[in-house]
Amino acid sequence: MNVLLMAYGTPYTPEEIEPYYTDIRRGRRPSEELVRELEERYHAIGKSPLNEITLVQAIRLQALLNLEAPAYPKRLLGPFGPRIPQGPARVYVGTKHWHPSIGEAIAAMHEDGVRRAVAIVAAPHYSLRSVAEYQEKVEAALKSLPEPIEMVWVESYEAHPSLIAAYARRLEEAIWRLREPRKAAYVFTAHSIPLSAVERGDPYPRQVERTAELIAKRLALPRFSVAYQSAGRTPEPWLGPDINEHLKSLREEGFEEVVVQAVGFPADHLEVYYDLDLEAQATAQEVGLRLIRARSLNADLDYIQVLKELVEAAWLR
Ligand code: FEC
Repeated sequence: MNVLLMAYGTPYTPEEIEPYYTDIRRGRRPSEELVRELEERYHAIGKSPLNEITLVQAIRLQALLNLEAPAYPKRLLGPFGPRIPQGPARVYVGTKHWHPSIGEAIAAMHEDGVRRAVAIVAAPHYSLRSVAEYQEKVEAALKSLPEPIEMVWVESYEAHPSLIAAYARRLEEAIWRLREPRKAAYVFTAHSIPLSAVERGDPYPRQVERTAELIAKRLALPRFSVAYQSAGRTPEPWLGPDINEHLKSLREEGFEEVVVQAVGFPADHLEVYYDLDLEAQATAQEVGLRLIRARSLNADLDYIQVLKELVEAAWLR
């Protein structure tokens, strides 16, 4: 089994911020002011751990797929032995905006003689401004190959039961820290997208709401809402409500505690550490709300199990 695991990607050094940002803007160079502002955001968080987390997700997924492959019966191995399980499953990493790029991953797959693979993004919701753009990059890279590679896509997994269970587990941990859980507000967030995509029928907001509904149902939350974060620095309107405005309204409604869970991103990165832990936290403190963020899934084994279930089912299609 072959897997192409994709994620957003992040610059490794401050010098890489400008070309990375230019790639996000499809080759249009951002103004000096925008670059400086982004550099400041990275500086404020220290560093985004996204590339490291993506790599560990890939290593663990490959190990888990091989651990359970017929060549490695569980009864012989027991728990992991001293060696990382090797076997027929190979996981390749490609990032949308930095290195290793999706093109570099596909070139490596071709070099290794791969003819069929499952393609999956480490983000559960389909959007014209997310998964569709990964698909475009994959298509462009495949076109440059002398032999085809068949890609079986996992386009979204917003309601996958193991994903809902993994998110619910993290939310439950956050609830333990609340003074009065029945009186708290529960907010699920995802990255905002331009409203123009929603007007073109993007299923993204409906899928984000579905994830939120299922987690809330699983934990029998008294109430919940969805808000969007990290709207881009572009003049067009973006999908809301924005998390900061939403926090202010919650305080006006009388809430004193809020749990925020970012369900649009499995991993920690700039948009979690800056937009939630610094910016949204500052907004909450300013208006007198106690904000607890549920921790992310990152490369924890329960999320790797989600990826494993999804790629195994796709491989059999
Ligand atoms: O840690 C890191 O360095 C990377 C964090 C990061 C993730 C991420 C995920 C998503 N984005 C999505 C949509 C857009 C759209 C634009 C856009 C712009 C940026 C910029 C940075 C950035 N995004 Fe992002 N996004 C991350 C980081 N994103 C930096 C550029 C500065 C800014 O505008 O804030 C607008 C593009 C344009 O200008 O044309 C649209 C979506 C996701 C979730 C799915 C995924 O992870 O792929 C949707 C992580």
